[in-house]
Amino acid sequence: MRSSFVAAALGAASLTLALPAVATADPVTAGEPAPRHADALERVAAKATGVVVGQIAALPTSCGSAFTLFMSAESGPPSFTIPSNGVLTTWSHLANATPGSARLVVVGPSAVPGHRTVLGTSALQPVAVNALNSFPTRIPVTAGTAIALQTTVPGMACVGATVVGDAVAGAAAPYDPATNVDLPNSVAQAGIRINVAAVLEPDADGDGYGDVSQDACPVSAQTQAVCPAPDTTIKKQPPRVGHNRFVTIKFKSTVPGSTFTCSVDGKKFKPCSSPFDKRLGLGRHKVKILATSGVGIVEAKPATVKFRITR
Ligand SMILES: [Ca+2]
Repeated sequence: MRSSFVAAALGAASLTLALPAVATADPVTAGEPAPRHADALERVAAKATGVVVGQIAALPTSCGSAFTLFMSAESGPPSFTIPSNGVLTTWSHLANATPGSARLVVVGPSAVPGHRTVLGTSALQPVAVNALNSFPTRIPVTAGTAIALQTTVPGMACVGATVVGDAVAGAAAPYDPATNVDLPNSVAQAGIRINVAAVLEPDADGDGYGDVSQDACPVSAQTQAVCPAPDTTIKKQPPRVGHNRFVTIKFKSTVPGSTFTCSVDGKKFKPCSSPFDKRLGLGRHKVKILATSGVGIVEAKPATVKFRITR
């Protein structure tokens, strides 16, 4: 197995393709800026951005077999190791002239020396030949795991960039990462990198959706739709100065399905609902009402009702 892979890589120079200019640009970092979310979200969520893991080959190299390959050694950046917990949301591969399919694979350590354990896989994607291929995906990942690549047809561009000190390892077909989590290192090649990159996005709410492009509500795991912060509006309140010690306040949240807590005269916020009825003593009073949306987004600033009860 080792010899077939080495032979393929050694013979690669003559198979290296003259690719269009666009293919030489880093396809992921040169892309459109990450989409931003609605204004309401800006107030409640830290600005999230994606990072690129791995490296597309500027000059892809044909491989002699259909392989699933991972990096067994890395001498420098960019790394194929995932730097932080999150979700892989896009992956890219620069295809050569050989038609076939490719798959992004996520691998972690194995109890077997040299092997890797397959932790996640994208869908198997047919590639457009002689082109940069980028595919959406959604693979939750943890820091310290790494991206790997499966190609399904001999002659596809499983590797590319040559870097002294790097090495790839893996297995040839019929090994299939979709059905076998034990990825062996029956093939190996030094001085080269696998031809794959992926975008890692944070996942602050741990819902398995990338917070930049897949999750419009990264502060709540209960939804991926836009989650505006609620705002309480007062519908009815006591007169500024009045005699009635039985007080009624009616209020509403801008976000349907919200719950409320109320604080009377600086005391602790307690669950409440509209109408809020209370008997109060003479003097000045202040009631604060705070809404929490159905997905757990708390109003930024409570609504406040001030009034005075006199004899
Ligand atoms: Ca998320």
